[in-house]
Amino acid sequence: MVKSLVLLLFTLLSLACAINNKFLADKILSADGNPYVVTKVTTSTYGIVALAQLSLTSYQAASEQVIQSLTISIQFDTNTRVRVKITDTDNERWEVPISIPSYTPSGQNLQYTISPIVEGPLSIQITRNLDKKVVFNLNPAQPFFYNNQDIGFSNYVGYPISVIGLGERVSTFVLAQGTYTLYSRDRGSPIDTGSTPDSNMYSSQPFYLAIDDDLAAHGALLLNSNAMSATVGENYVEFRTTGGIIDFYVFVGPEPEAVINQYHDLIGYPVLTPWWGLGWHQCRYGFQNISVVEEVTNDYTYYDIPLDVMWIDIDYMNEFQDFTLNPVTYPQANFTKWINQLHSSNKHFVPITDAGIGVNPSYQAYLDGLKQNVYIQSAYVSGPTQGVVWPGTSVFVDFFHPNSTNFWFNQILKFEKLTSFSGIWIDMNEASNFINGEVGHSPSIITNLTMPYTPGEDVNMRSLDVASKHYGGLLEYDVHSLFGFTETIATYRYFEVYNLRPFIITRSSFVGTGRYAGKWSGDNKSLWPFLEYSITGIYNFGMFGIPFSGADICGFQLNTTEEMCARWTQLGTLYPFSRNHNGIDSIDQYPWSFGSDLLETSKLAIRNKYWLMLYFSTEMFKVSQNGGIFFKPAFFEYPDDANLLNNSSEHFMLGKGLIVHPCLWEGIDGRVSYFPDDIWYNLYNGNKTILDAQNSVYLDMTLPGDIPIHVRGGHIIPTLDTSKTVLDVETLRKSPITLIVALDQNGKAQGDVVFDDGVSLDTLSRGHYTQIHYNYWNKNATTTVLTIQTVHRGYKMIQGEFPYISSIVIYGINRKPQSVIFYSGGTYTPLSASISLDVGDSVCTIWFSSQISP
Ligand code: MIG
Repeated sequence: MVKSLVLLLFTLLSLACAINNKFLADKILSADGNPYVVTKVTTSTYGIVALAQLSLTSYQAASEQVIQSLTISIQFDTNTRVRVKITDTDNERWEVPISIPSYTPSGQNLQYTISPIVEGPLSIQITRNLDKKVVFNLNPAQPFFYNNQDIGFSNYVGYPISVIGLGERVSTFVLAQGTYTLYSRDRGSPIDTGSTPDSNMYSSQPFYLAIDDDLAAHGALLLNSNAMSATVGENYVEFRTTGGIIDFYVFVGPEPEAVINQYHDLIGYPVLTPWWGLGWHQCRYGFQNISVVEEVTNDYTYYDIPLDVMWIDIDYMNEFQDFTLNPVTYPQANFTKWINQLHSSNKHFVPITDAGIGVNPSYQAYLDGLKQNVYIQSAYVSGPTQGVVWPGTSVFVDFFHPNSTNFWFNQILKFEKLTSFSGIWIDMNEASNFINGEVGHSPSIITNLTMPYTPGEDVNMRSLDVASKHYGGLLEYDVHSLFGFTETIATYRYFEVYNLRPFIITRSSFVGTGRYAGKWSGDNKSLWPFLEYSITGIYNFGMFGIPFSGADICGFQLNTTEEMCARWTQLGTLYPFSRNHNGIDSIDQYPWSFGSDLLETSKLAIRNKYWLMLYFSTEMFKVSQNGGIFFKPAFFEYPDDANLLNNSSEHFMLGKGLIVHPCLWEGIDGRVSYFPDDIWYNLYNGNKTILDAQNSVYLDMTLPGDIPIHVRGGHIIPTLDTSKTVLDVETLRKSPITLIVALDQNGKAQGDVVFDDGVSLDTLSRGHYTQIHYNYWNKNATTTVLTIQTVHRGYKMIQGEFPYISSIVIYGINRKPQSVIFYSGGTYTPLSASISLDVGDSVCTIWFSSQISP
């Protein structure tokens, strides 16, 4: 009797929840808060373990769905990171199988304090020592419940916070208060019928950064792969998940970038990107045949626009089957002719691969997978779960199956023989399904369980039936949002075997994806707001540890305009991943598709990226080496300037040295633009930026033209020579280097450059790179020195590579050097150099006739 009564309550209340966007427990437990009572506590240097029991007096739920006994383990992971893990004491539950990089648990110098856990109502409070602010608070008065398919808790810090993260969605950078769903879903950008701007998209990234009114920051990750929601309140973040466990990591900050570094220490640093991947990419959905692809490739040469990578979408496939070429539109002979030409001009090819494998008795890949038994299995019949995607009825590789890596490897290997690709684009891996659930069966919730809470839409919406079975007894219900992640790892294994840096671009991602791949933001639209969303998207994925990311430049769905495409190309060439991609129904948007304005702006913008290639590659290298964020809001560099947190997409930084003011608006040819308090020079001509009392200045943004980029005083930016025609990164590696030295108020500047072979995976682990530190400083009143110091020597340049420093351009100097002397190994050699000083601009250029090696 009691049992059924309680279940009835659940149903009614969860309905109420869905309507009010409120916690179920708010209703049941408002008077009682947390129904668990601590019965035992064990403390050690490295953490605390507590047992808690459901107190039946406060919670009259005798349902077997309610977990009776909890084990709470608080681990002092590092001195800035603490882990709160809450599990069922009596039964194993689903836990995300992610390998955390090893660390030594810290019992010392903890920058946080845990208030004593005592027997009685469950309460955990962690404060940051520095300012005594609460960073984690399981307050007994706040809702807490731990049911089989419905777990909820609130990190109630109790003071106002701005919350950032909780992906994937298209949104502003600071999230508005409200409830957000986290569940992998194939959903195009907002403005689709039935979706709101905050609807969950391809990835699940349950990490957030919280910034308080004093601009102090902390962060947190709920490591859980189930469909969940996160409610951002004024002074709390509540999570409600449909399974798994509470595995909550807290990062104490106190600066935003410190939080991000602490987070990356947990999830691992991103994989290196191949050099060519940092170049310019061209794609389109709707290359009807190989001749069109060839024409577009040739047009790049014709118009003298740098290009490194051509992509082909599902158009190349035979009946939309992965790893096949359409014999009519992409005949092998013509394809081979094209790819050979492409390779002979130093360019690369990246094809798409879809997640669904077509069910077709004459399709080899499908048959191989059947034989090796690698598909996700149906809950209803014996055999694979069938969904519907591009090839029609389709099955899906279960990447938890031990045979799956081998199966996938062999398919990719055969495909490489066929197409000589350099990288792989993995699409539709949410995994997407054109129907809800399984062919021939209405979607159901897993046998024996009723799902009391649904975050967002039905979990079966455009998904495989969540009752489907994976290897080892796993359920789609628990692992759905890991499909893209596990597929990414399997794809990575292919590159790993050849010691190649993977070039993998995935649509769906999870915590840790950056260790294997980059990501693009999926189907955006050719509408002006999407320029801004692309920036907040890249900020987010940088925080999530996937720095190699970008959005479809000029927009995917709908038709772009010349002006929008020009603005987007200016901006997009500064994304780490710069690809122009277009939808099948949209008009052409190549750099030459409109008038001369777009063509000219595109040439300038793409050449800019190649000009800055060493800066991009060096800074991205450092992120792979130490974690951190490259493409970031200026606020992260100037965390005391609250003005930068508002409108954070109007000014972004590339590393520490460059700030960009993109034009995100139509019909504008200049704008008053805000700068952080510092010394800034126009990157292109060295003009010092004179800011007004509001730290603003009018920036010209006339088209055709360059995007405003400014270099920060104190930084040295390595640049390459882009005057050659037919430019690609391979050719660029032969370029001499010009150092832009931007002086700070003391006349000093520093910078780095990293050289490596640009392709090997083991560059970092084997130390096969050379890192050089540049330091420009004043020795005395008459002598200024540029020290070129090799801090790590592990890469031997091949003949002609980055041969010498041909010139140094100094910004912010007003005295002309009389002579230049080269000092090395105890000897001084006067250098023949031509030196010019533009007094008005305070720019000095020194050209060397003799060659100075970098
Ligand atoms: O159902 O392959 O996001 O970039 O062009 C659409 C066709 C499938 C979605 C990807 C998009 C790609 C398109 N794909």
